[in-house]
Amino acid sequence: MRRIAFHTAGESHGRALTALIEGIPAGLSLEMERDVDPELKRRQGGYGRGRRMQIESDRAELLSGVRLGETLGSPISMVVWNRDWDNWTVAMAHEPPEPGGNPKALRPHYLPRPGHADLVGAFKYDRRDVRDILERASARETAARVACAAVAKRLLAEFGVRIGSHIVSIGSVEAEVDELPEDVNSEADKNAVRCLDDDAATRMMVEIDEAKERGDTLGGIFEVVATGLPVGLGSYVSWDTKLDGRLAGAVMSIQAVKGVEVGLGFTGARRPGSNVHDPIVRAEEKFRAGGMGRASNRAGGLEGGVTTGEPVAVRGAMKPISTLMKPLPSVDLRDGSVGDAATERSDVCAVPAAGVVGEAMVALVLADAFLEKFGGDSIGEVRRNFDGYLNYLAERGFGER
Ligand code: EPS
Repeated sequence: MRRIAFHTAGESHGRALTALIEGIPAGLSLEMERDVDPELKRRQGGYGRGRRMQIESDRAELLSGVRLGETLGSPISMVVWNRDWDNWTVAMAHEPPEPGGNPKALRPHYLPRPGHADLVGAFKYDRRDVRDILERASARETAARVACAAVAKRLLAEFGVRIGSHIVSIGSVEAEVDELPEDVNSEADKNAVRCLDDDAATRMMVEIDEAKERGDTLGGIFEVVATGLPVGLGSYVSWDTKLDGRLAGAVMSIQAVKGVEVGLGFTGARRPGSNVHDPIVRAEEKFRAGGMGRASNRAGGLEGGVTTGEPVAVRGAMKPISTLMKPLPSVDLRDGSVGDAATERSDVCAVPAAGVVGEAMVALVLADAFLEKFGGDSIGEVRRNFDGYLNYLAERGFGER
């Protein structure tokens, strides 16, 4: 990232998660209850979540970077308290354990779960107790990403850019969606799997119930869609300026995501070019795209790593969660004996939440690319730069502002 930097800290059952975002211009209206907490709540939901989500009720507490409801241009830091911490003060204490205490109270794990960071992390960081790994590898961390991204979303919304997501598949159930609604989130958030096809949503929930009964878990695919972007964010000039690459890296960084597609993605590789590329047409109303439109959007809003002005569409494929209640074989790190992998309370399916996290990562990358092109120290300055560009597009293109 060039214009925005963000960091998260915190363990899943530690005291809190902290989130810090830098690079947001001054003068952006920002309120935790209005802008950040609803996003945290959306991430917590979804059919297939475990009991942990009944304990937590995530809210962001602002620590810095905002005064009287507006950003100052300084780093914005927030804390999301873990309510579950009260149950983990011994196992997750910062102080060394009391001599002679019950070692079980420290809730150690020695049988790494296949698919989790447990084993690789234990070797890499030279830890014997896998809890030292899993606490940070946990997807609980994404709450802090979503808090940072809510700020990025607020910035983008100021300029008419909106980001939503919906669930394309869970397990073997695929949604059939012909046309996306104008406001993807308000439709997708209507059911507990965030799926735009009601019939598929019901079948997804049945499949989640069946997986739970078997002690198994399920993955799936989410799609993030960003609308209102002007033509020209990102660049083809160097490998690391390409916006598709930046988006793919960001979405792939989400826990358990194993594949990313832009637009048609892998499907496009199996079709002839005439059935992949989007014909260019005149579209006066698309003034953010210079009055040019596309007859289809199979490119997912990006050509040459640059936004076309059509919606940006990115899909993420999430593997099934690696904590299985009917565990796979593993090896005890203490003595090399064979056993079942550790089990602990977890989710059966977190794909609906992953869609919200996908929105977050896309928002952070797009806000970064937006400020790269229109950046300024204040919202007013960004607006002047943005308006100047739209005027330029109107003058040289075929659209009407
Ligand atoms: C997670 C395991 C579960 C999930 C957790 C991610 O938590 P616990 O071990 O406390 O039951 O609920 O997700 C969250 C807490 C969250 O906020 O998303 C894991 O191992 O990754």
